[in-house]
Amino acid sequence: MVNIGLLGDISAGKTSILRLFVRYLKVGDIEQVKGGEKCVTIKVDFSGEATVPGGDKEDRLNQKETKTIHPNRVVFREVKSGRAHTIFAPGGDRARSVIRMGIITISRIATQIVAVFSCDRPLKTQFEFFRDVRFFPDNISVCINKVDLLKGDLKDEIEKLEAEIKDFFKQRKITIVETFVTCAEKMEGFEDVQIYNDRVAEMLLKITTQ
Ligand SMILES: Nc1nc2c(ncn2[C@@H]2O[C@H](COP(=O)(O)OP(=O)(O)OP(=O)(O)O)[C@@H](O)[C@H]2O)c(=O)[nH]1
Ligand SMILES: [Mg+2]
Repeated sequence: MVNIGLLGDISAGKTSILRLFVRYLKVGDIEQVKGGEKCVTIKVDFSGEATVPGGDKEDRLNQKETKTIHPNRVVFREVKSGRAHTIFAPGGDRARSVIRMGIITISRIATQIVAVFSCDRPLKTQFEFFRDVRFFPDNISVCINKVDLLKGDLKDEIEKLEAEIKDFFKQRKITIVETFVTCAEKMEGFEDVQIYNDRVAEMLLKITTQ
């Protein structure tokens, strides 16, 4: 049994990642991805998701429709081995104490942590989120999400982001085991959307089953 925690600053895409994974589980696409295998969903809980009222047009982060108050949770089972795993995605708005509690709880019970970053915002502000998390394993995975929003040469830009993230965690004596580059939404007009959608499923499966 692996407990995975998806942690990251507000709107990095943690809930979207989990929702997309559930879709892969439901329609059986999970068997088609790299390293895929048959899995069944046991429990899906997105009840901690709240509608964002109105949304301040001046603030890009608040234009989204929902935010996570209580951690989202998905339990699934690998059919072949019979092993069950849980993925938790707490909210990122740590200024709210109830959300902050979710982050603290999940960071303590998770055996595997995925640090989720968004490509569309400076890393510096996103690092602030992780400075606040006190309980952290020595080895983590990193997810660079919203790759569809990256401008310029993809390979170059990813390398730069990876180096910066590695450096940040190194200062905290945390090693990055693997970095995954993902797109958690079905973005029309993004040529490689399928590849990077699949990465979401591949990432979570690899971390739980390896
Ligand atoms: N373009 C693009 N948008 C994305 C991607 N993933 C998520 N989003 C959008 O980003 C916004 C925030 O996504 P969420 O999944 O709610 O982010 P979150 O990290 O769960 O947010 P909190 O729980 O409130 O911290 C939503 O409008 C998503 O549709 C992606 O890969 N590409
Ligand atoms: Mg969320």
